[in-house]
Amino acid sequence: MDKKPDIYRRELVDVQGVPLFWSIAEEWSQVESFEARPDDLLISTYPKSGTTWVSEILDLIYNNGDVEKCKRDAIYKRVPFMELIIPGFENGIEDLKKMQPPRLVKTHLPVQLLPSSFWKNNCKMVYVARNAKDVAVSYYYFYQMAKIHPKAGTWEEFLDKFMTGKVAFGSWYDHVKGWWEKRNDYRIFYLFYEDMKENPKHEIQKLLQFLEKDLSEETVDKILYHSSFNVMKQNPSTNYTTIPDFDMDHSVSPFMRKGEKSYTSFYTAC
Ligand code: PPS
Repeated sequence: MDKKPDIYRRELVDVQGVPLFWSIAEEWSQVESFEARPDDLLISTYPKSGTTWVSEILDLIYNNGDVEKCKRDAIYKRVPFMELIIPGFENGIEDLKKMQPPRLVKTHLPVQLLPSSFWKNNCKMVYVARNAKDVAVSYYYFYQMAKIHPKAGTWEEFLDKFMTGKVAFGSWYDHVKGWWEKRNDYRIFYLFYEDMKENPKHEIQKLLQFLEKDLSEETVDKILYHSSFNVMKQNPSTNYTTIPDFDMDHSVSPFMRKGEKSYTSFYTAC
């Protein structure tokens, strides 16, 4: 199916002061009124912070390490991106309505824009933070390959937009801080990409504890292997290569780009 060219590279539109894709802003009432279920697990991140990685780990946990089951569909179908609405083409909310519980739900919304049903239902939430420098670099490449974004411009221009919060989903600083401040009032498990790189097994075990789930050491090792960067890079159900080129052009930059960290700890980057 051919997409209309005018859905791409359009300027962002502010929703309550946060720049979002024009199509999310247009359909904001659908997002705001999204009905979360008490057994939903929300995966919340600023873009390029390890969403896909933790989503794959959680789907593997939910399926007791059954790798074949986790290849049943692409990651963006197994873990729908709630607020991503592109009229006529994508609708995370509609995808979620069709899903059997328990659902894994992806969002990039800053804490103040999260639909209130998540708070009312006291849903469990996993937040992943990654240091600003690596996020900015990853986001710059992603802006160029994923055409729903406005033009990235030069690195200097993009970095200026990133630092002033004029990129999709707003300021990285406000995002990580906003979710951090909420973590003790709700069931939020706050994770760091850098800790996952340092000791992924330990972070998977902490996730299991948060989910009150027990898996054998053998299953945890299997999850560890199948969620490693090199394995996910080769897996069509996690590497986004099933998205058509006119949406995401992997010849510009692959989605699974480097998967590295330039700091030993997130804290040193702040
Ligand atoms: S998105 O589009 O916002 O949902 O992107 P997101 O998944 O949050 O972030 C993409 C970056 O995460 C890296 N990635 C991984 N790193 C380590 N291990 C694994 N398994 C893994 N999976 C994805 C991916 O490569 C992007 O980072 P960069 O630095 O661009 O490589």
